[in-house]
Amino acid sequence: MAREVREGLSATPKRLPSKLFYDEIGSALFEQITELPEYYLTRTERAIFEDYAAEILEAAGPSLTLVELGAGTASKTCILIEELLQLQSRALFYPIDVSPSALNEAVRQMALQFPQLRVSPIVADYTGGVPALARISGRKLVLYIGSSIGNFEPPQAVGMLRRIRRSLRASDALLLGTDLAKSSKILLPAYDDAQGVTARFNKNILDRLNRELEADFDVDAFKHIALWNKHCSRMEIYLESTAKQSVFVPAINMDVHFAAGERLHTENSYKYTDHMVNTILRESGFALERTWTDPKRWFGVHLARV
Ligand code: AVJ
Repeated sequence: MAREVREGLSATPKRLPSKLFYDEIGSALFEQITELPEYYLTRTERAIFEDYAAEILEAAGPSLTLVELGAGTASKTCILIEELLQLQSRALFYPIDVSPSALNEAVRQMALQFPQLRVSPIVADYTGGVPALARISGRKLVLYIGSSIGNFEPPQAVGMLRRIRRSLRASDALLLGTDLAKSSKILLPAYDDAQGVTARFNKNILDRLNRELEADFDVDAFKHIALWNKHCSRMEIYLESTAKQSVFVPAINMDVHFAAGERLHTENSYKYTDHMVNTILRESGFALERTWTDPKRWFGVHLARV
């Protein structure tokens, strides 16, 4: 973390990796975001699963073992699991996440809710591929949902999917959830909500540097900014310094200077077009088989074959 922070704060323009959002406080703030009226993503994807779970599982093939990348607390996955257990009497579920605490919570919840489900958590950073997947027998459906792929630059997304694909067999499939390109009238409020929860989520990255690297960021001297970059089809999130100021980060012995109005980039959230979905899947060795969307076509759930 110290190395990545040093690198990002030394760069021009300044940046911090968006994965730093997700400490305990940030993860709780993200949970709050998913319930905001403006943040349509989570509820739209959930509605797609509610409407099409049976179709999705049928298309993926009989007797499935579910794997979920970045499972977190796996709350939307329950909809698919419930449907799966209508189709087969028992099932295996392998949630993969870097956070053991999030996984424990998922395992506990699922075991209570679904006695016929065997849950085997895997603590791993899936971005480097998951060799353990190759040892799982039977037909796998790998879930990568929640538009998590949106935080990657498309070439990085391709690299990640390619590493996952290497551990899969011909009968296996991938279920990818992507937020779709749409009007900035919908996108901007989703990333700059009226209650300011997204602003707090964004600023928590500075609070975190204060807590963990003993930095002295004056968090109130930064403003949350959300922009739509149509050319790159992505939302861009920044923290803008409202004044000329200096910050010291003792853990990396670094002085950081901000000009008034200077922006620190904290996140990209890519909004996929059909063309982009096709391209990243093809380039990573998958073939897009079918897409399910909501009636407004705001979110896409894509089934791809190895
Ligand atoms: C967790 C990456 C899907 O990009 O919408 C929410 C994170 N950032 N509000 C997204 C996020 C600001 C979110 N993802």
